[in-house]
Amino acid sequence: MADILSEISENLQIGKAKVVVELVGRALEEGIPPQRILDEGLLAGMGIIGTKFKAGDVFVPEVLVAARAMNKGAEVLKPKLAAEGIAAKGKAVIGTVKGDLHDIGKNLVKMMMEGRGIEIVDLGVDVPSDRFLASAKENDASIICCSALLTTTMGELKTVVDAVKASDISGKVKVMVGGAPVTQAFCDQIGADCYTPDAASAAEAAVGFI
Ligand code: B12
Repeated sequence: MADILSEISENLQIGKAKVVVELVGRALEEGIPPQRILDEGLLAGMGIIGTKFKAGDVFVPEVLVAARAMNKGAEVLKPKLAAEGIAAKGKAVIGTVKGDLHDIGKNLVKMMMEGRGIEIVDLGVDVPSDRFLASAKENDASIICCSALLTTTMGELKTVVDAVKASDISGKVKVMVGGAPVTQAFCDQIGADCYTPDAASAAEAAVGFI
């Protein structure tokens, strides 16, 4: 079992998206729990790439192909990751904040929330605060989820929170924030409604709000 998970991690690191998709499918057939495939296969590989990127051993192009393989592999897991329990009814708008192009975490949060029955409007990456606001209004969403992966874009989370507070949907929409550099302390500081460190707990919290 460990073999196929490390094979997934290794192929993800060299950006072999097709092989990753096949291996994830095979791992599921072998009965490996989807959460384990995500954590010990896909995210383990992405973690190694992150360390190498920081050390300057790999560069943006390599990280990009690895990220593509990660997203493709996660797509295969999507139907299986749906948590048991009663499906919540409700809508959330999700996106990565302005200036930020990281979408893996955002996609995982989206996937987990969809698995809990929440309808998601995905605005993609590099989303300015006014688009979050306009989309939440247009879609009558009860949650706005913002992801930020850079210390330089974390401030955008506050811009979204402030924009919501100053708008006519203040009090009607919850703002959830997350991403690797975000913390509970930062969430409290900017006055966001909720922070969670991972996608599963984000979905759990969203169900609570709805
Ligand atoms: C992949 C990656 C990239 C890819 C992104 C591809 C893609 N499609 O996403 C590319 C190559 C484009 C990239 C570019 C850059 N990157 Co980059 N990247 C990464 C890397 C290696 C992995 C990030 C990732 O996907 N992690 C896995 C996911 C699953 O984790 P996550 O996003 O944190 O999400 C989880 C939780 O945080 C949470 N969550 C996430 N979002 C939300 C939202 C809500 C509402 C909630 C509740 C929860 C939640 O749930 C998720 C699942 O559990 C990190 C290293 C790292 N260790 O994080 C660097 C990293 C984030 N990048 C970094 C940098 C510097 C850059 C660049 C500036 C590099 C450059 N010189 O060009 C550019 C910036 C581009 C831009 N404008 O955005 C730095 C940031 C440093 C800092 N202090 O800000 C990091 C930390 C690497 C490093 N150590 O130097 N990067």
